[in-house]
Amino acid sequence: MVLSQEQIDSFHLKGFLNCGKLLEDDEIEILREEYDKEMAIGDYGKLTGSADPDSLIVKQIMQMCERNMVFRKFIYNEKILDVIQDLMGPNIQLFHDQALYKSANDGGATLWHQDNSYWKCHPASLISCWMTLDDVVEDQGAMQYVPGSHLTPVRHHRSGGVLQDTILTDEQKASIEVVEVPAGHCILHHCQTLHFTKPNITENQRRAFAIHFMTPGTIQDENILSVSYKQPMLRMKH
Ligand SMILES: O=C(O)CCC(=O)C(=O)O
Repeated sequence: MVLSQEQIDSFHLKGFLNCGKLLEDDEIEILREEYDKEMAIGDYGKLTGSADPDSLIVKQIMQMCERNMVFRKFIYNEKILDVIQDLMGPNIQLFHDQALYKSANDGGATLWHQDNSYWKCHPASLISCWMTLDDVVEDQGAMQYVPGSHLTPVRHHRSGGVLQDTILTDEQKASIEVVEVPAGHCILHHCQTLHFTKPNITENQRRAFAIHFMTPGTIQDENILSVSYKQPMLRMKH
């Protein structure tokens, strides 16, 4: 076990956990280079909180592991899988990964949401590992969470293809935790934890990357697709 019992208890209580720096400096450098190369290709998706075509966006590349060998290897990172194993057990499969890029001064917000409202996965036990390749402060798009919200029902947040903001209660607003982290730190969150990031109003870019893990046998609702066989198995107990 690499996580302490206190860290495990905290994850189950709050629905998220800052694991500290899991990436080595040379690893961060290599990932930055590859991330920049992929973003420079320009075929990223655009996440927005508004139907307004001029609204600020988060640049998103889904499945970096299917287009880049460095990221392909990285999803098997032992340190990350070790912390995931402590929370999820020894059988770990990829659900998907994504790069979420907020350019300096113009990256948009990621509105309040619970991941499983889009994913509709059963069992709802997926865990994400979110990390940045840059030091990140609140005004640059650091992750914000509502502690304990992973124990509340999942709401629907998308309308007409556009991400909708979740209206938080006053109690939830008062409990928000902002997790500012240096480059290479990893934050885990449960697929039902409410989270949000502000637009980037700083001079510094925010290169974030998330790996979403599931247990084998996870299926998606509404006959979207069974994800059980097509995604790589990242770790398995023999
Ligand atoms: O990077 C962001 O701004 C949001 C990331 C997110 O929503 C996620 O990883 O689930």
